[in-house]
Amino acid sequence: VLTQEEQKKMVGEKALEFVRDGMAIGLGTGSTARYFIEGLGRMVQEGFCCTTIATSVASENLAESYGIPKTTFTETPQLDLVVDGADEIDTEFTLIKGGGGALLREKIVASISKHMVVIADSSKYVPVLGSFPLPIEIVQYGWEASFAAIQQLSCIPILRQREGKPYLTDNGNFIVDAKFSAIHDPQTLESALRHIPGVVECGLFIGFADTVILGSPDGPKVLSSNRK
Ligand code: A5P
Repeated sequence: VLTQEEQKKMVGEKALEFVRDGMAIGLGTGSTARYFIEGLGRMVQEGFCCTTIATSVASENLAESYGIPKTTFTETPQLDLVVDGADEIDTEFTLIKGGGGALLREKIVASISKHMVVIADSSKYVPVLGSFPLPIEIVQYGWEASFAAIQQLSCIPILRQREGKPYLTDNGNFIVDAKFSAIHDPQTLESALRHIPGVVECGLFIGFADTVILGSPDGPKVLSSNRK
């Protein structure tokens, strides 16, 4: 039986099968995406060609340490592929992301990627979203007002803290983690959140994931969406 960590490593490495020479690739964030970036780094060191855009400062630094080439949104308006983790995945491939705080950059990168591969251990695959508190990025200015409006949506919000201070995203914003009893209608919730002044983005990813590589006790399983 594989541990959670072994599953993360296996799905991260399995995702390397989706890369092709010359691709422009989005690099996800988190402990699972790390295995993909490390694997890609080893390929680059052996002569594999690609360009990348990272979804966080942490992933960018990791990629840089392997000498993985970077590109920019100006140079590369569309990416061939993004490989990223998730906190929850439902049967429709709707995701909750942002446990690592990188949801805004992750959604921007996913939005310009032709193909999104999500990599996760088996614990992330759920029948209904919402056991994991939904991360919501809000601006610092008047955060109390945004927080109060989020609270009106029948959830228990918490302002994310790190070392006794509000957690700051790579974009200098705050994160609210909102616990819902269950998220049965992600689309409606996402649009309600988007209408709150000060909300920059939420961690619901609807219609982005094309492929999910899920860990299982006997190795990675590749699931494809029938949407595209
Ligand atoms: C980062 O903000 C998140 O969206 C990650 O993709 C998510 O938290 C998964 O991280 P792990 O692979 O560490 O569980």
